[in-house]
Amino acid sequence: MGKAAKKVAKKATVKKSVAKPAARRPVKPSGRSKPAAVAVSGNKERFTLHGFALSGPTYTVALMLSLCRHPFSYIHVNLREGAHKQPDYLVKNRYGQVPCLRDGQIFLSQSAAILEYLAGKLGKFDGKTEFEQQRVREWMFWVWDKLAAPIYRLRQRARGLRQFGDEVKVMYDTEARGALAVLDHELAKSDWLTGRKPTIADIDAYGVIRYAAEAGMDISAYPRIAEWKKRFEALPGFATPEQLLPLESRLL
Ligand SMILES: N[C@@H](CCC(=O)N[C@@H](CS)C(=O)NCC(=O)O)C(=O)O
Repeated sequence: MGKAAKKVAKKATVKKSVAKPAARRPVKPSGRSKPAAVAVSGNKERFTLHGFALSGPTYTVALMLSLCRHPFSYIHVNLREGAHKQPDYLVKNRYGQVPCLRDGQIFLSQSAAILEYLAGKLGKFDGKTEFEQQRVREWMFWVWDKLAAPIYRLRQRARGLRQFGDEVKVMYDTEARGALAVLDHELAKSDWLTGRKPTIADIDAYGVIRYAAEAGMDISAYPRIAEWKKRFEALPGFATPEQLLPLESRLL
């Protein structure tokens, strides 16, 4: 092999061992092949989740890893002491929020984007077709826009973490009920949000519904959501926030 050819070969080998962010999920008209990174790495312990035990978005990411049967290290970020606004954390998550997921040399932010990344990397809980992937994505944008915003804010108020008056509370109550009605209506059509199998859209939505009672929402008033919640909790690998998120760091 000539000098130049050797250089190219060496470059290719090094590139292969580095964990890369998932390219937007490779789409095939009927199903996707397993992402290359899984085969290359094979390292089951490579993820480290930085989060806070009471954080819904942190739970969502931990839940995805648990449902994928993928062990992870956990770093407790002490939000009460402002650890998420310190320079050493801001280099990992520019928004100064939890969660943050480390995969090898890269740090990922925004729980819904992390779910998409993991679905691509681990080849699980994704839509099976291009169309289904698009539906999954629509749900995940909707969850954060319409469902998570009022429910998380009401929960924060109930826990004394956010202050706002009764008028604003009524507004969030109304928004939350509107979003729950949409969810309930859609779940009348199929067992899971996008069809016959659970996807990251269901995981994303569950991560909010889990905390609805704390926000003062009575899920039993939404029978399809209540049934879907039960189905979700029966999935292999399901675990509660208390089981997944310790109050201190836990390294593998
Ligand atoms: N959209 C973000 C929301 C993250 C978020 O709101 N995290 C909260 C804890 S649950 C946080 O870090 N709050 C502190 C802050 O925003 O300063 C995600 O899904 O990751």
